[in-house]
Amino acid sequence: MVVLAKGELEQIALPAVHKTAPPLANMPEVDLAVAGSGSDGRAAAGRAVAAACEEHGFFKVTGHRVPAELLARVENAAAAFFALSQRDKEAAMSAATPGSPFGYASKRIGNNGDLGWVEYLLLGVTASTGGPLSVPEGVVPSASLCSFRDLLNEYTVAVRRMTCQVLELMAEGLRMEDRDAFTRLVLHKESDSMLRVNHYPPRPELKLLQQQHGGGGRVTGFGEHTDPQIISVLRSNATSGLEIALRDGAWVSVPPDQTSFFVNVGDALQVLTNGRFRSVRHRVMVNSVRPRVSVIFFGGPAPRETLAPLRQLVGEGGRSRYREFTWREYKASAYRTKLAANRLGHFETT
Ligand code: GA4
Repeated sequence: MVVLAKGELEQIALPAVHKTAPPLANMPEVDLAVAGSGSDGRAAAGRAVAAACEEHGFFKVTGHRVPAELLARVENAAAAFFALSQRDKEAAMSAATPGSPFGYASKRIGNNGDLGWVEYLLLGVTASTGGPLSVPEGVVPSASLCSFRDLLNEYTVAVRRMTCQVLELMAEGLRMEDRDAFTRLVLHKESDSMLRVNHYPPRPELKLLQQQHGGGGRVTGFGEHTDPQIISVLRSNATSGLEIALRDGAWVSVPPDQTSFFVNVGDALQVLTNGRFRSVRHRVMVNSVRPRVSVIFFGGPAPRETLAPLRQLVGEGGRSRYREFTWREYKASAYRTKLAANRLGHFETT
């Protein structure tokens, strides 16, 4: 259970001006089964992926072949973890390296005072191709949690494999000569990838809060932000809450679909594509009746990797919109910012 200190709810509650967001019309979608069914299907899927990344920086993935049974096991194990006592969950946290973001936490997001109605597990995963992943050992104190860790490893292997299919389609959709340019970054043995398991407990009193706020009061689970990495691949249970910002700044809600994945373009991919793909601003709102559980794989480059717009995407005589920087540099800068900040501004060329 998440317990709030006095005054914290006011910070998490959105001001009354935030109306309920309408659902995203015409959900961009790619069916990986079609993409895998021959060169025409593949080319069409590549084009659809690129169009979605340009317009929204966001799309749904179906036909992914990650077994439904694995998704269900992860969801149940996550629910069981978050049902543990606060002490047990915090014990899982204490094993994480002090000062690192990894482990269990509740309400506090990042290091700069952001709060959300959420508790979560944040785990680093290494990227040895196809092999076992290392969700940090100490993070799981008991035998039952060890099996949770093994399960998250199994999930990460499957989702990373699917992520690479999506990254290849992106490269195809961009007509890149080097189709592996993005996958190579995520499969690098030092790739800085992460897994996040979020639990947004319901707030039954939200209804009352809504009345008090004149119908518009809502509670933020995870405040608006863009993801720093190359790609984020999210799967949630059937509870709503995810919202994305469209190009014109309007917020729309994403109808949940527990059988599918949702892909976000991250800041690093916006840079690599010289701004052609859009790092999508998104947030999660709390449901009044049902808990939301989501699991997100963040595919990131190795700390030493140099990022800059790919030459082919800048074009002959074209202007590079971002200066070159290392992923280590970007992350250090990102962790000094508030969640809602425009983190790429600092790296734009003038
Ligand atoms: C957003 C995406 C991932 O969840 C995350 C987040 C990280 C954190 O929760 O510690 C950050 C946030 C995320 C963006 C800016 C910084 C870092 C909190 C924050 C204020 C794990 C990530 O990599 O960046």
